[in-house]
Amino acid sequence: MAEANSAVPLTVTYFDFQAAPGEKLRLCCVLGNIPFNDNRVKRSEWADLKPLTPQGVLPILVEEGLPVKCQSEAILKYLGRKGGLYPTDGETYHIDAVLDLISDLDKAWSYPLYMGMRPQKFGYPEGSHQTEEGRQRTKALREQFVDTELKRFAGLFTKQLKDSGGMFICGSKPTIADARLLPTLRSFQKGHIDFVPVTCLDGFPELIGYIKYMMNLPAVKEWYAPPVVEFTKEELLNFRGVDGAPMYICAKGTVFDVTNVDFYAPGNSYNIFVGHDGTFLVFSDKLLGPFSSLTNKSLPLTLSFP
Ligand SMILES: N[C@@H](CCC(=O)N[C@@H](CS)C(=O)NCC(=O)O)C(=O)O
Repeated sequence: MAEANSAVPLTVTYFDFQAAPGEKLRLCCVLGNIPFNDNRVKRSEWADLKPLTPQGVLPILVEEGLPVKCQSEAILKYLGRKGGLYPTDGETYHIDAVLDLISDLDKAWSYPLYMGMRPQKFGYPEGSHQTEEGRQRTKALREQFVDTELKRFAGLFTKQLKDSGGMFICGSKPTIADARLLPTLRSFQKGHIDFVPVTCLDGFPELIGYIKYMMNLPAVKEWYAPPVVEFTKEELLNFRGVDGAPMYICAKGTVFDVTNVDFYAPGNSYNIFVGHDGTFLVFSDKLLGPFSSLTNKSLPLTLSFP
């Protein structure tokens, strides 16, 4: 677990991934400008922590002098009030209705999701999702979900966006409904779930536009910006593809990952620059191409020379 900053009174504790139950709370703090400790629990730490949590699940919210809070939807509203993303008095119907719609989507997705993770929940033998028959069962359920339910909900969210009267899901200002919706939509789009293609929302341009708009908000962009890692010249030498290590090359202060770029592969002439500062190559017309073409594959790593 990360060391908490004691000057920050609030700690959101969740696993080290972006699933909506925890990520919506982090995003709520980000959108509401609420300082928080982002405490990420490793799977190996969970068994010890679990009995110490109020209900044996994460996320939890820890605040100095207050009982630990659990249940992510309740915490979302609690944080939302602190961050101006959920009215303290006045109408909450529209926001609550969107939250309920997202919960309906979660319910519809639960069966296809867990069939591929914990088939024992549905009367199938434990581990059977890894057999060929189990994989086919998961595939059929998830493909059907993408073709039917996901489209139905995407249509409803599109309508909600059109009715919203603003760029956000509930108007012209961000609310907790945006903190809740963004990680939910992105989880389907990431391509990390078997049988759910990255194109699954492509038929809904307004939703794609919404995701891009949200991701481009300065605070959100900064939140998802990959961490900057600094290298010394000596450390860079460790990244030459030896013993399964990735291949990095530095140009003009940025380290690029060239692991899958043929131009730098072992046996190719520019492999000798891997693990080194190749800045001078950038100034050679002949070699400019490969670096320009790497832009999208670059890692946000900054090389610093001590
Ligand atoms: N209704 C709860 C559900 C929390 C929940 O199921 N958390 C999962 C992770 S998303 C968990 O802690 N699983 C670990 C376990 O059950 O041991 C909430 O929204 O906070």
